[in-house]
Amino acid sequence: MSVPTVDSLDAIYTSASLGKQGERYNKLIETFKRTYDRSPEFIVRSPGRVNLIGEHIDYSGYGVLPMAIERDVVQAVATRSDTTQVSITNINAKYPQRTFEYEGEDKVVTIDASTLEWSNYFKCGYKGMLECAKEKVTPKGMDVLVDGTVPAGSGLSSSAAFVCSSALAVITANKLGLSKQELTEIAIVAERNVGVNSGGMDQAASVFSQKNYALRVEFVPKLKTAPVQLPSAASFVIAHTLVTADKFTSGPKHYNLRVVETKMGARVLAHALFFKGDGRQGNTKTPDELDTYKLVMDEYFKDDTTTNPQDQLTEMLSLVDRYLTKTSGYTLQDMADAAGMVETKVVDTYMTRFPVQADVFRLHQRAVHVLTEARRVYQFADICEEEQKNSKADVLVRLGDLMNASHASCDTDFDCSCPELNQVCTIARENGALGARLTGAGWGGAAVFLTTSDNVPSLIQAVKDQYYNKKFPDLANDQLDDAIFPTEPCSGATIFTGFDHS
Ligand code: NG1
Repeated sequence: MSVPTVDSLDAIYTSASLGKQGERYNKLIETFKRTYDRSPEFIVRSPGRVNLIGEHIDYSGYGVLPMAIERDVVQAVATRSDTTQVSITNINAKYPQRTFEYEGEDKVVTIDASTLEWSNYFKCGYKGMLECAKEKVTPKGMDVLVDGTVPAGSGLSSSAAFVCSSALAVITANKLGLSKQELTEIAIVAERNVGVNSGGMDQAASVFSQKNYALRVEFVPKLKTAPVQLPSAASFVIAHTLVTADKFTSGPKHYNLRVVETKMGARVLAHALFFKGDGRQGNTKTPDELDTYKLVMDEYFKDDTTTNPQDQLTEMLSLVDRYLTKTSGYTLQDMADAAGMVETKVVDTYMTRFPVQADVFRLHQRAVHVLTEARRVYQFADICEEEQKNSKADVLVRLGDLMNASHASCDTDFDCSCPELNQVCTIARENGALGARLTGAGWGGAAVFLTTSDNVPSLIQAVKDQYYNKKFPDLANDQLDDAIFPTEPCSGATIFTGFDHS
């Protein structure tokens, strides 16, 4: 399945925003003409996403349930045959124009991940495409104009929207005709070039989402997506706390550290289950192949065809209680010993490309979050499916309870919330939200609330009054509307050609 090409904006956006989006695209085209003295050939678009449930479990191999949002990155593009240089400009003058080109016969693109530089995200997409197709292609030069509306550091995947749209721009410019699956896989690997050990949910949601549906994403044994029909009574509101969570800068203490804590937790469990004296015999994997909880679970239950995934997760939780016993945390040395590794190998394998800073590694608590959250995703999807067959009055309450439990687990066991996220979620619950949780990486960024459509205006007003007006009294109305807004499941990546090319 390839990324769709559409010639009408209503294939992408909701009817309520068509006017605004039309003006935005016209401005993009006019600015492109002024900047490059020619018309764009095509426009690509990839959206941000809001994760409804399944936080910090993609990199443990467990399925997640996000949906694309209307906010996105669009890029107007024209190819050049007189040069291989790529020129990228941003509608937002805060981001200065940049040029680059690949070097040498090996077509190398260098990305300096030690600086926070906006054009790195484009280069990631470009480099990803080159690594996948360099034998087949001599990349064309490109003139590019970017416009992004996903707030950076909000947990709504501005980076994935940028990397996916960049990879799509380069693929389209070079007529590579890659599938959605290939584009997503390129974007997942590519985004790691900016220094974050990203999981894969955001890119999958940005590419595969369909208008009016949430998206179930599975990663193991391979990337698989399926649309999920949400209950018709469900409305969602996104609230950005305006506490910016910059994964790039805080990675060593937050995101990348959690990746290490979960991978090492899986290794400790695998060591106890399969490789120690009393371990189960007959496993076919090496220790290096068992560094996510999902892989350990699949290995543990490989001969068991009767236990369903939710019960497998429950059993995994008791194994965690039995084998990841240091609830006060593991030192590097403890962790290496418990995994049957030498300390240097732990550092080389998990902490060198993405360095981390920590005195203790809380393997037990992180595991409890991952396994209970993975179970909540199954439960959420089951409730949505049941609802299609047999509508129930309490469906939103049940979904909301799962979202609230997810937030509590993120806050306590995974320690990825912050006071502002907790505060907006509490305000929301006191004002008609049936569920409220942080969304995305956390440590700031956005929360998502589940409510009914009639309650959306009063819920938004309450959070404005009790959070934004108190904490950020100087915000203008348009800034407030940018911080808290209702959202609907939107379409994923698209190529748009419906404009006058003269
Ligand atoms: P955001 O919130 O977009 O930074 C990050 C990861 C996801 C996932 C979530 C937590 C990247 C690009 N994205 O999302 O893969 O792990 O955190 O659920 O690293």
